[in-house]
Amino acid sequence: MLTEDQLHDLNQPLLAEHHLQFDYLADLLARRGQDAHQLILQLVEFQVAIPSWALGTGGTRFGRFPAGGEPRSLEEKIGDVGLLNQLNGSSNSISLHIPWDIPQDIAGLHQLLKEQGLSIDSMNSNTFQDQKEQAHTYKFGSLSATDRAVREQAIQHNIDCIRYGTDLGAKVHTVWLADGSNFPGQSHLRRAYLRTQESLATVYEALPSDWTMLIEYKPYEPNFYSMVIPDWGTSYTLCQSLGKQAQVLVDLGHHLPNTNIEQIVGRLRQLGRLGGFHFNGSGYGDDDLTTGSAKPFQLFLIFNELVDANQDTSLTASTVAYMIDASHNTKDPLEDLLQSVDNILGAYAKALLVDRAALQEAQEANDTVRAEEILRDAFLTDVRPLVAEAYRQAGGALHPVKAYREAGVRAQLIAQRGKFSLSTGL
Ligand code: AOS
Ligand code: ZN
Ligand code: ZN
Repeated sequence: MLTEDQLHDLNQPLLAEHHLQFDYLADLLARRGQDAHQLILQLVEFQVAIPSWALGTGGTRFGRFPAGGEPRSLEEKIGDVGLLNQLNGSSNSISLHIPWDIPQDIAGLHQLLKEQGLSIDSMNSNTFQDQKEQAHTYKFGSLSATDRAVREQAIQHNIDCIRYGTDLGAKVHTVWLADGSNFPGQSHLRRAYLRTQESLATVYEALPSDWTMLIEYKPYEPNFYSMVIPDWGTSYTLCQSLGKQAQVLVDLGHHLPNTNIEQIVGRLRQLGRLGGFHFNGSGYGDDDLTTGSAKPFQLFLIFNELVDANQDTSLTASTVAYMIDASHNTKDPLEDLLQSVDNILGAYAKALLVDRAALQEAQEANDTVRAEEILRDAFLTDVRPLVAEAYRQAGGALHPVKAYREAGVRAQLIAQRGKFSLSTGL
């Protein structure tokens, strides 16, 4: 943990320039009828959960190159998220993965979460790997398996996740299935869907009434001929059959190239089934890179749909769970997460700047150029001073990555935890 004095000292040399930039932007926005302080309040409020599995160095199936100093226990993972949240005030919850994060000392964890000002976001089941003590293999699927005993084991695992989450005050259970097939004919496509639906219904019955169940889709990988839940339509129909507490989860990397993700987001929001996001950056598929690194305009367009829907009084208000789901195999994971949150907040801020009345007018008049210009105006505004001010007002660092480096955090973590600490990064 950094001390308040440390954060103050890290911000001090940046303050003069920050004020200059912020005042300029606030004036500019005021001329356009936008209140910078109102925007900052919305940014401060916006929180993105950090998954426990993104804190260690990730890898590919070819190799892994650990950064060192990675968290070795759930407690250390909570410590890392606490540190991120100190720096940016925008990551006040952590998502857990079972069995990697089975909680042992519940009272101690509650105490630690309280000290760090954090809560548990979602519980995430794992039926994509076999564990040592497990009776049945998931080689041919889990909730969709042809073998009833396999399905029962997978159902029980999901129910266990909910139970662990209840102990820790979580309210969201996320299901991502690796189930599918690699070859034509291997699996009966319709029956696999029906078995999945039935299994999910049993898990759903165990869901406490104030919880949400998120169903994630993915078009390919680890199965390459068919995935049982490949697209938002499949997730959506499963949610419809389960009940109100089931919602679709959109992972940005889980679309085939060139998919219009913002349209999917708008559609789901309209249908009242948009439950959450897994943010990451993707060039080809499930790349799990830094959110907004290569496609910032796409990220902005997604936020544009969200902000538009939130301001639409004809739609019912909805709670959307925002989380990063990334694998950091090139960068220091904590720096990568800070960058991701920064890009997310920037995209959100830009979406808040869109002149919605003018956009609607241009759309109604079929003025294509004007409509696009309105989006471009917002997207091309440098909102970094707004985001920095939001960090500062939340008690964080004006420039979180800079502060992280200057405070020498990674070197300290390596000194405490070792150069080759084992981690569970994907
Ligand atoms: C896998 O591709 C999905 O993105 C999952 O959401 C996630 O990475 C996994 O469930 C981690 O446990
Ligand atoms: Zn995901
Ligand atoms: Zn993924």
